[in-house]
Amino acid sequence: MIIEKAEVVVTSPDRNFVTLKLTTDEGITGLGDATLNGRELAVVSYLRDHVVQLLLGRDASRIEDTWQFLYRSAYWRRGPVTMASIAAVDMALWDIKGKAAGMPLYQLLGGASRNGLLAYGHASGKTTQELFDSVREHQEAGYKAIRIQTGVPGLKSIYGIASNATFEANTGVRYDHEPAQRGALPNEEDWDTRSYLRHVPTVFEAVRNEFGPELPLLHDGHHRMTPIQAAQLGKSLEPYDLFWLEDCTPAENPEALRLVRQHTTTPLAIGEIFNTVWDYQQIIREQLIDYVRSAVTHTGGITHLKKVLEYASQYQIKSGMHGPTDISPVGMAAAMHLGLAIHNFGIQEYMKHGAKTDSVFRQSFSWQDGFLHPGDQPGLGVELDTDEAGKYPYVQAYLPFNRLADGTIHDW
Ligand code: GCO
Ligand code: MG
Repeated sequence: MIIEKAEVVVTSPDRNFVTLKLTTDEGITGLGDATLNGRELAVVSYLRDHVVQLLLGRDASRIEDTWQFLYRSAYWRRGPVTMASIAAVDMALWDIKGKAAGMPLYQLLGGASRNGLLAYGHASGKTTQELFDSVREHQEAGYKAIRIQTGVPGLKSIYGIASNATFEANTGVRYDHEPAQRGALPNEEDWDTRSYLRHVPTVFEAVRNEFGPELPLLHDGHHRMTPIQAAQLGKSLEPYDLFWLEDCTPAENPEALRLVRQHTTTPLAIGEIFNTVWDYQQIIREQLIDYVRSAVTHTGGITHLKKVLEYASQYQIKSGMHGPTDISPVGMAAAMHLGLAIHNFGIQEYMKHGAKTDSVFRQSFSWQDGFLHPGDQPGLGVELDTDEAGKYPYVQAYLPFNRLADGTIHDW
């Protein structure tokens, strides 16, 4: 099996996606997701200008060898652009291997360890009432675990709230999460940690009173707190029994989590902006986290994320793979196959893509009673309709950024 063609497809049905499509001399195709929200074209260039020519003529069956070749021969290692590019090649090669074997990918990874993947969705609201409506909508849609984000009194717009007024005005659709805004410049949001720390526990108390003790609840701090603030939040949320508190401190400083851990038993999740097993080495070894948040797309593909999760399994740390809308249906399929096969699966983040996205990417996963299953098509089970993809050219879009009341830039 020789790689004969490697194409990079950029399409923007509801949002931007970057997909690598490999074709072998036998005509088998494989897809890989290389979407890096807000910096998509950097990955396109990495693949088109530097990787495609290295792939042509290579043996498509040599997945580990190709991974090591791309990682080590670049000399400049790690980082989101490099690791998303390698991830796309890796996913596409696993897709090809599955198709060549006539098996869904999870079979090649050891077979199913469970019947389906528990998934969580994003409920949000500017007010508690709006939040309750959103939680109910998610329960009606089948979700058995729900992430809770709300507005904070005094702040205009904050991460994770479906107050995406432009999106709602343009489409008439309530969208619980699409932080990237189409346009030439990023949106500015505002932030105040003290107001946030005061407000969040009152929201969780209200949600527990309304929805009872059983419903697994999650929350994302999006890297905004100092270690001691994160410790305070974890402690104040203990009575509400969170499934996890995510990204409570900035991802660059793993040692911050030591201090958080000393003060709270609220479970911790981190890693959506990590790229390699080396980002996790210390926090896994010191058991500073409970869930690994990396997506297959941003962590060097199935080959590399599997190694991270195997290492985590030695410490009873589980998967909680990143699955916002900026992970394409190809990246989501890779996550589902991996999650079905590993022993230490925890939960999968899952948000529905828009109708246009579904018309570009033909998928075969199922969603039933709060559980996902990747389906039994050979390989990843996703096909790219290149004619449909061609209808939606790239549109510049940026993630927002934060300023404090005095104008200082803060973590978004
Ligand atoms: C999550 C993440 C996302 C990111 C987004 C950036 O928990 O799903 O925090 O909301 O902000 O993926 O592109
Ligand atoms: Mg997050």
